[in-house]
Amino acid sequence: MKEIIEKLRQSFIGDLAKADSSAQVNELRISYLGKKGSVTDLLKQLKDIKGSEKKTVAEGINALKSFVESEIAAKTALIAKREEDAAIEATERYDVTMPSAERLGSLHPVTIIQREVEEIFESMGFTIEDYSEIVTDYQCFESLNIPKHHPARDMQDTYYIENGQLLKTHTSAAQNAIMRKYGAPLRAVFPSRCFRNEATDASHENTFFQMEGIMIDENISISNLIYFMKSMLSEVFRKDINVRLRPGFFPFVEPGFELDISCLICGGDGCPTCKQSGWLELCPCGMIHPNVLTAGGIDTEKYTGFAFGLGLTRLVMMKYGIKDIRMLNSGSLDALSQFTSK
Ligand code: FA5
Repeated sequence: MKEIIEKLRQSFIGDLAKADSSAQVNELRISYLGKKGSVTDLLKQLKDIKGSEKKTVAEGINALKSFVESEIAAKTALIAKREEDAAIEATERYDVTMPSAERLGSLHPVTIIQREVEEIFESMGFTIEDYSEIVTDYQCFESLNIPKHHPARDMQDTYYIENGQLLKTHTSAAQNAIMRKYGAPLRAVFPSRCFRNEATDASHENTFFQMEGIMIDENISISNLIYFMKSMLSEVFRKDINVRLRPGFFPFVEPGFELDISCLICGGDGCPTCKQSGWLELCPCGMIHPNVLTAGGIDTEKYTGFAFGLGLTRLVMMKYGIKDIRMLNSGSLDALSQFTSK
């Protein structure tokens, strides 16, 4: 019996060496370990062996069975790995470190202009602040002198979250937190994405960018406001553009102004972008209302300040001659890549 066991072992080793796929290994498993397999067959013959020899033979057959089982498991794993590697090899492979033969990615036009404007304000001593896009009702409205049910809220409907927070409608929503963080004197700009529930057209999007600016110090007046607005616009456009300042109502400034620029798409003649008016609202501004300063923890006996809300996305349209604001959120690489030489 000992010789039979050894012979079966050798024949298994030979058969296993020839098996080259998981299907062949499985066939081998059945032919050795299955119900009618050769090892199972040997085990069945045990009952015919009598006396002390039975124990030795049983040990020999069980050792063979364990050997066959472990060799089949090892070969199955080996073949599975080889088959997986071959499948990966056969499919498309990417080398993420390889330089692209296609065109490279580039910055979005809004990012390019945002960085340019940030640099201009930095050179004038302003810091750049970042603030959350999700804010509380207090930050977006109440702290800005817009109590509940104030009609000014109608112009800034937005998307509300179940917990009462909302997607900010304007960058002014960060004013209170920034005043509280730094106190006075203070010079800061804070760009951000803003959201409004509104019908879109050539110059209105539901998601757009603004850049807020505030300057608070002793003796800040409208002259300072006008000086900074003029400096910013001449730096951004680097050419003479027609600007007009007219009274504007915002509960968080007093007095408040609308700063419009002559539409650079039509040269002021009137087009769909400027709604045929020849002017585009770009950067409302004004002297910060004392209630807003007080809410921000600023001493109104000592300090005054101005604030502005630059329509960054509209500025990008004017800089690049983009007729329809919706193109900027379109995700169309063909359209956007025209403006992204940097
Ligand atoms: C405001 O949002 C005020 N927070 C601005 C402000 C700040 C006034 C500080 C005074 C002091 P307004 O809703 O007008 O105001 O928006 C400001 C600018 O953002 C607009 O002039 C325009 O350039 C841009 N803007 C507003 N709504 C949209 C929109 N739906 N799509 C694109 N740009 C918009």
